[in-house]
Amino acid sequence: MPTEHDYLKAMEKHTRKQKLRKARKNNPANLKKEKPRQRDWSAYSDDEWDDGGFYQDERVMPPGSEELRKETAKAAEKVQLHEDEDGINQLEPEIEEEHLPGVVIEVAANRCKVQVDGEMLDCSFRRAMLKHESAFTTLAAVGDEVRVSEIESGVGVVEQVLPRRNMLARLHRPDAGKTSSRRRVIAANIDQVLVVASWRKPNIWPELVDRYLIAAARNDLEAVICVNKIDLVADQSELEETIQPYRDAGYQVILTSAETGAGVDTLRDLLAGSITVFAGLSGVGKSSLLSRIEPGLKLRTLTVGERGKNRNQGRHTTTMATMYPLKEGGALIDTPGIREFGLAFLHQAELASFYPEFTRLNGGCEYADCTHTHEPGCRIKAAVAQGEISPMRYESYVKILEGLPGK
Ligand SMILES: Nc1nc2c(ncn2[C@@H]2O[C@H](COP(=O)(O)OP(=O)(O)OP(=O)(O)O)[C@@H](O)[C@H]2O)c(=O)[nH]1
Ligand SMILES: [Mg+2]
Ligand SMILES: [Zn+2]
Repeated sequence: MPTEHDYLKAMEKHTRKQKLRKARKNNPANLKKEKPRQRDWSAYSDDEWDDGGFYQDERVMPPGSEELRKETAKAAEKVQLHEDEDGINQLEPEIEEEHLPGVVIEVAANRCKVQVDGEMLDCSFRRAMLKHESAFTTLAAVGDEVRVSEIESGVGVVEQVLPRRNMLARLHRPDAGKTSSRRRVIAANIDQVLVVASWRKPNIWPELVDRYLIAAARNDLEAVICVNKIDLVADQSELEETIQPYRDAGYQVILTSAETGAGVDTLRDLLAGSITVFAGLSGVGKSSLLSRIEPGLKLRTLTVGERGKNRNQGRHTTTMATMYPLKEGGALIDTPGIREFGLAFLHQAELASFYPEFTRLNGGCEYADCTHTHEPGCRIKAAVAQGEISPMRYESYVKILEGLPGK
């Protein structure tokens, strides 16, 4: 039960906040310009500034909240000082010494886990960030470099998200039928993508493998193909037939079994020192491979009841992207199986350029704008007929092409 003391404290907090707001409003530097609504969500703006991380309507103060209040007041003064000094509203707050550098390990709605110096902080976002428009569905993504302030042991506030070196993203689909131009960032600041498929259970699906390869290439990311569950291979020549086209196209293909451990050493070598995203359909064995590579990792998997109905009871289904730093350096990012992937805004005419074995024959078609489907004199179709290009790859090209917007 809140006591009168708690109530008075809360009132005091409220009054102080109002004073701070008023001071900021009356500051001539702030009166000069009407701030435009910024896409840059790292911006501070007058109305939107708030002491993020504070639970506003909470009367019983959580432990450490007094310190938090002081910190917040101090931070407010500091923002004001910056604006006083140069008279302009800074869109990007300076990186301040006391804000700790960290990496986002996991993201949930409006919260994230940040690794700071080997310690894990459960963070909220500076409230000003939450209100800004963004082309992305979340403020931060796994792999983002951030600056945080620790408000109490294990708890922090993300003050700033640093610009991304690269990212793997897909279009966000809020509900069936509705479209959105916002993108969901699966991971940021990565070195390579491991496209994981399973030989059986579920069967390898070349079209999806190709989609992942294209998505990686569009983001200038190296991609390596990993065919897992090779313990389930009954017909070795069928396996060879399936993977050879990828090798011919120039991709590295590794064969693994999380069950027997085959190929795991090769995989481990490939991953050491790099930041790798594991991408692939649900059930292909991404998480199983991860725990093979680094035994002792505590993988985040679906626990019974977490999703309301236990549709996936008994299976270790990954529900969110999570980063696992490796002992040898580098990190792995486990992702939930994603069907629809990264081909947003890709145009039909661009697709062929993501098939290396097609581009090698570039210019051989009769029509310069050949889509390699119905046109006469198509060099690509001829190559398929002659066995120069794999029918499997060509089929996936045609299927993907059908789903893309034209010119
Ligand atoms: N036979 C065989 N089964 C495997 C292998 N790797 C994983 N499995 C099994 O495949 C199932 C799915 O494995 P997970 O590691 O959970 O798959 P995932 O790709 O992480 O799936 P999501 O988290 O849903 O995206 C589990 O029952 C594993 O035991 C393998 O190499 N061989
Ligand atoms: Mg998983
Ligand atoms: Zn053609």
